[in-house]
Formats: sequence, structure tokens, C-alpha cells
Amino acid sequence: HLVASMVTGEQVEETYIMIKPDGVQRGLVGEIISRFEKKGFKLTGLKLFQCPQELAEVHYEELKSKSFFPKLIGYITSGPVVCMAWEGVGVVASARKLIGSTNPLDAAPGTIRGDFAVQTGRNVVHGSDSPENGKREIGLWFKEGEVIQWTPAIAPWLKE
Ligand code: IDP
Repeated sequence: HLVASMVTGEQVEETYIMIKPDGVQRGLVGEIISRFEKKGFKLTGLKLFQCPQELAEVHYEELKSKSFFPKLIGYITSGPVVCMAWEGVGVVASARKLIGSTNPLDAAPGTIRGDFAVQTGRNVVHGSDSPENGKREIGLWFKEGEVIQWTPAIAPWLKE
């Protein structure tokens, strides 16, 4: 990985993707996972999880001063979420494109939020906003041993 990425200037990254409680309640789990799978990224972590208040607060600590923060914490802890780690070249920015704008009314059709949501407070899915935050968030949400390194058999059909 490392040598290939240094030669081509392409960086293998990790991102934390989470199906929020509304996505789980609305039966969108399969649909959302499918979009990342079909794109060609590698799933390295996956679990259904009831998020405790403290973890929600740490995950969203940058938004602590916002007026919507208490509601955001209430939303994220209101039911189970699906936690995922995905790996690939440029996966962080690409996943953000697949997810669409924060406000689903601004999100392009074809994106997850564009296709399945109407309000910022119920926008179905989370994706890390930088490679650094991808690593940080995977570290927050997954325990050691829950993220698996593996080689998909189709790898040569996705990257030359
Ligand atoms: P992002 O999820 O697209 O990266 P951020 O600005 O990082 O967007 O906000 C994190 C999450 O906080 C949003 O996905 C959304 O669930 C919630 N949020 C952001 N702004 C608002 C708001 O104005 N009202 C309610 N919830 C908000």
C-alpha cells in the first residue's frame, strides 16, 4: 500500500461512517452500506451499537457551543447506530460526496442525504471530514480487534 501510494501520490485513507438512529429506524441500513460497497471501498469495521451520552459528546465536541448540541446528542443516542470503518484511496472526500450536503435539502439527488432525508437534524448518516478525523473517530467508536485488515478477492478489478 505505502509504496504504491508514494509512487502515484494517491493516499490510502480510513473514514468513519455511521448510520444514525433515523437511518436504522427507517430500514436504510442495507441501502446505505450497499452504496459504499458498490463504489469499491473496503469495509474494515461494522457493528450495531447503542451510543452512550459521553461518547456522543466526545464525537461531536467541536459542536459543543452550538445551540443545537443538546438535541444532537439526544438524537444520536436515541436508538442504535451502525458504526463502520471504510478504507480506500481518497475515501474520506469520496464518502462525503456519496453522503451529500449537511442540509439534505441542499444535497444533490443521488447522494444518500439527497435521496433519503429532508432535515439537517435527521440527516441519516455521518462521514468523517478529514483523514485525521477518520482515524480519530475509528479510534473512538471501535475497540482494538474490531477493525479488520483483509484483502478483498476483487482488489485487482478495482485498482490497476
Ligand atoms: P456533517 O455531518 O455534514 O459533517 P457538521 O456541520 O459537522 O455536518 O454537523 C454535524 C451534525 O450535527 C450534522 O450532520 C447534523 O446531524 C447536526 N447539525 C448540524 N447543524 C445542525 C443544525 O443547524 N440543526 C440541527 N442539527 C445540526
